[in-house]
Amino acid sequence: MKKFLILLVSLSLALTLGCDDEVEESDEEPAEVEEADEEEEAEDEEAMVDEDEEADEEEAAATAEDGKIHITATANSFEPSTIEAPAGEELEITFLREVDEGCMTEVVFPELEREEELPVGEEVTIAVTPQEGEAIDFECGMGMGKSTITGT
Ligand SMILES: [Cu+2]
Repeated sequence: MKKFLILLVSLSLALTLGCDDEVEESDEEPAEVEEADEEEEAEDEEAMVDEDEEADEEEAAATAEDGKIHITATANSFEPSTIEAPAGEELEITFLREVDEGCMTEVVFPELEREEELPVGEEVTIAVTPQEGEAIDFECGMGMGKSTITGT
Protein backbone atom coordinates (compact mmCIF):
# COMPACT_ATOMS: atom_id res chain seq x y z
CA MET A 1 0.00 0.00 0.00
CA LYS A 2 2.81 2.37 0.87
CA LYS A 3 4.52 1.63 -2.44
CA PHE A 4 1.30 2.32 -4.22
CA LEU A 5 1.01 5.74 -2.51
CA ILE A 6 4.58 6.64 -3.42
CA LEU A 7 3.86 5.59 -6.98
CA LEU A 8 0.70 7.67 -6.99
CA VAL A 9 2.48 10.73 -5.57
CA SER A 10 5.36 10.50 -7.99
CA LEU A 11 2.91 9.96 -10.85
CA SER A 12 0.89 13.04 -9.97
CA LEU A 13 4.13 14.98 -9.47
CA ALA A 14 5.27 13.92 -12.91
CA LEU A 15 1.91 14.92 -14.36
CA THR A 16 2.07 18.30 -12.65
CA LEU A 17 5.57 18.91 -13.95
CA GLY A 18 4.45 17.75 -17.36
CA CYS A 19 1.58 20.20 -17.29
CA ASP A 20 3.93 23.01 -16.30
CA ASP A 21 6.10 22.26 -19.28
CA GLU A 22 3.12 22.36 -21.56
CA VAL A 23 1.95 25.67 -20.15
CA GLU A 24 5.39 27.20 -20.67
CA GLU A 25 5.51 25.94 -24.24
CA SER A 26 2.10 27.33 -25.09
CA ASP A 27 3.21 30.65 -23.61
CA GLU A 28 6.10 30.80 -26.03
CA GLU A 29 4.17 29.90 -29.16
CA PRO A 30 2.02 33.03 -29.41
CA ALA A 31 5.17 35.14 -29.01
CA GLU A 32 6.69 33.48 -32.09
CA VAL A 33 3.50 34.05 -34.07
CA GLU A 34 3.54 37.73 -33.11
CA GLU A 35 7.13 38.07 -34.33
CA ALA A 36 6.19 36.53 -37.66
CA ASP A 37 3.30 38.98 -37.99
CA GLU A 38 5.59 41.92 -37.29
CA GLU A 39 7.98 40.77 -40.02
CA GLU A 40 5.13 40.47 -42.50
CA GLU A 41 3.87 43.92 -41.58
CA ALA A 42 7.35 45.36 -42.06
CA GLU A 43 7.53 43.77 -45.53
CA ASP A 44 4.12 45.17 -46.40
CA GLU A 45 5.22 48.65 -45.37
CA GLU A 46 8.34 48.36 -47.53
CA ALA A 47 6.20 47.32 -50.49
CA MET A 48 3.96 50.33 -49.93
CA VAL A 49 6.94 52.69 -49.84
CA ASP A 50 8.19 51.24 -53.13
CA GLU A 51 4.81 51.84 -54.76
CA ASP A 52 4.78 55.43 -53.52
CA GLU A 53 8.22 56.06 -55.00
CA GLU A 54 7.13 54.66 -58.35
CA ALA A 55 4.06 56.89 -58.32
CA ASP A 56 6.25 59.94 -57.68
CA GLU A 57 8.50 59.04 -60.61
CA GLU A 58 5.51 58.80 -62.92
CA GLU A 59 4.18 62.20 -61.84
CA ALA A 60 7.44 64.06 -62.48
CA ALA A 61 7.75 65.28 -66.06
CA ALA A 62 10.86 64.17 -67.93
CA THR A 63 12.67 66.95 -69.74
CA ALA A 64 13.90 66.36 -73.26
CA GLU A 65 17.55 67.34 -73.69
CA ASP A 66 19.41 68.16 -76.94
CA GLY A 67 16.17 67.68 -78.86
CA LYS A 68 16.04 63.97 -78.09
CA ILE A 69 14.24 61.69 -75.70
CA HIS A 70 14.11 57.93 -75.28
CA ILE A 71 10.85 56.27 -74.33
CA THR A 72 10.47 52.67 -73.25
CA ALA A 73 7.29 50.77 -74.07
CA THR A 74 6.60 48.33 -71.24
CA ALA A 75 3.81 45.74 -71.18
CA ASN A 76 1.15 48.42 -70.57
CA SER A 77 2.70 51.88 -70.51
CA PHE A 78 5.20 54.31 -71.97
CA GLU A 79 7.96 55.51 -69.66
CA PRO A 80 8.39 58.35 -69.13
CA SER A 81 4.77 59.22 -69.86
CA THR A 82 4.98 62.98 -69.22
CA ILE A 83 7.57 64.91 -71.20
CA GLU A 84 8.45 68.57 -71.41
CA ALA A 85 10.35 69.82 -74.44
CA PRO A 86 11.47 73.26 -75.66
CA ALA A 87 8.65 74.85 -77.67
CA GLY A 88 9.19 75.40 -81.39
CA GLU A 89 12.14 73.00 -81.57
CA GLU A 90 12.13 69.63 -83.26
CA LEU A 91 12.09 66.75 -80.81
CA GLU A 92 13.25 63.29 -81.82
CA ILE A 93 11.37 60.68 -79.81
CA THR A 94 12.95 57.26 -79.90
CA PHE A 95 10.68 54.44 -78.80
CA LEU A 96 11.95 51.05 -77.73
CA ARG A 97 9.55 48.26 -76.87
CA GLU A 98 11.42 45.95 -74.53
CA VAL A 99 8.95 43.14 -73.80
CA ASP A 100 6.97 40.88 -76.10
CA GLU A 101 3.87 41.04 -73.93
CA GLY A 102 1.00 43.46 -73.39
CA CYS A 103 -0.48 45.59 -76.14
CA MET A 104 2.06 48.34 -76.84
CA THR A 105 2.57 46.97 -80.33
CA GLU A 106 2.28 50.41 -81.88
CA VAL A 107 2.35 54.07 -80.87
CA VAL A 108 -0.42 56.41 -82.00
CA PHE A 109 -0.30 60.23 -82.04
CA PRO A 110 -4.02 61.10 -82.36
CA GLU A 111 -3.56 64.86 -82.94
CA LEU A 112 -0.85 64.28 -85.53
CA GLU A 113 -2.74 61.38 -87.14
CA ARG A 114 0.46 59.34 -87.05
CA GLU A 115 1.05 55.79 -85.95
CA GLU A 116 4.07 53.52 -86.04
CA GLU A 117 4.54 49.84 -85.33
CA LEU A 118 6.80 49.08 -82.35
CA PRO A 119 8.58 45.79 -83.04
CA VAL A 120 10.19 44.32 -79.91
CA GLY A 121 13.82 45.39 -79.49
CA GLU A 122 13.77 47.79 -82.47
CA GLU A 123 14.18 51.54 -82.02
CA VAL A 124 11.56 53.64 -83.78
CA THR A 125 12.12 57.40 -84.01
CA ILE A 126 9.37 59.94 -84.58
CA ALA A 127 10.05 63.69 -84.82
CA VAL A 128 7.54 66.23 -83.53
CA THR A 129 7.71 70.00 -82.92
CA PRO A 130 5.61 70.96 -79.91
CA GLN A 131 4.50 74.59 -79.77
CA GLU A 132 4.39 76.75 -76.64
CA GLY A 133 1.76 75.31 -74.28
CA GLU A 134 0.75 72.66 -76.83
CA ALA A 135 0.19 69.11 -75.61
CA ILE A 136 0.91 66.27 -78.01
CA ASP A 137 -0.50 62.96 -76.85
CA PHE A 138 0.53 59.45 -77.72
CA GLU A 139 -0.85 56.06 -76.70
CA CYS A 140 -1.14 52.46 -77.82
CA GLY A 141 -3.48 51.45 -80.65
CA MET A 142 -6.26 50.80 -78.10
CA GLY A 143 -5.83 54.15 -76.38
CA MET A 144 -3.92 52.80 -73.38
CA GLY A 145 -0.71 54.15 -71.89
CA LYS A 146 -1.77 57.75 -72.47
CA SER A 147 1.27 59.98 -72.50
CA THR A 148 1.85 63.68 -73.21
CA ILE A 149 4.59 65.88 -74.61
CA THR A 150 4.23 69.54 -73.63
CA GLY A 151 6.02 72.43 -75.29
CA THR A 152 7.55 74.82 -72.74
CU1 LIG B 1 -3.39 48.78 -75.47
